[in-house]
Amino acid sequence: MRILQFVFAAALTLVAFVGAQAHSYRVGEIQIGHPWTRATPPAAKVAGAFMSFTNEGGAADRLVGGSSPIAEKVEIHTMEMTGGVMKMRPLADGLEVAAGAKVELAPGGIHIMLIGLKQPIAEGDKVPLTLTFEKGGDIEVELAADKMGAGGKAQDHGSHGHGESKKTDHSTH
Ligand SMILES: [Cu+2]
Repeated sequence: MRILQFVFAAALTLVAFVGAQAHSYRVGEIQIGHPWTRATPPAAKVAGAFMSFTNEGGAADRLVGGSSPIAEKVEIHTMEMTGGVMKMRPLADGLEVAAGAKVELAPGGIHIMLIGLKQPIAEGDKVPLTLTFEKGGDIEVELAADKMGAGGKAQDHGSHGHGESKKTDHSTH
C-alpha cells in the first residue's frame, strides 16, 4: 500500500512538473515563462498579465506591444513611486530584455495591461494574448487565470480604477 501511495504521489508530481514545463513559449531568443492573469470582478475593465522573459541570445530584444481578443488594447506598464504613491505608467518604448537577462513581470511591478475588457476573466480561463517583439516578432501565449487577487501586493492595481480593493487580512488566525 505504501508503495502504491508513493507511486501515485510520484505520478502526480510528474504530471505537475510536465504541466508547468509545458506552459512556456519561445519567440526568437526570448523564452516566455508561465504567463498568467487573475480572475476579475464582473464589471472590471482592466486586467494585468504577468510572466517572465529570458533572453537566451546575444542581443537585446524588446517587447513593443500586444493584443488580445478579449481586450480593446494591450499596454506595457511599469510601476513608479510618485510623491509617495505607487502609480502605473505605460512604457512608450516598450520593454527591453537585454542579452542574457531575465525580466519578471509581476503584480506590483512591470506588467502587461489588458484594457477595455470585453468579458470578465474567470479562474481557470485560458486567455489568449499575442505579444510582439521587435526582433522575434509575434507569439500567441495563453494566460492561465488564477483566482481573484492572487499574488497581489498592497500597491497592486488598486489605482487602476476598477473600484475593487480586496485586501488580504493577515491578522485572522
Ligand atoms: Cu497597469
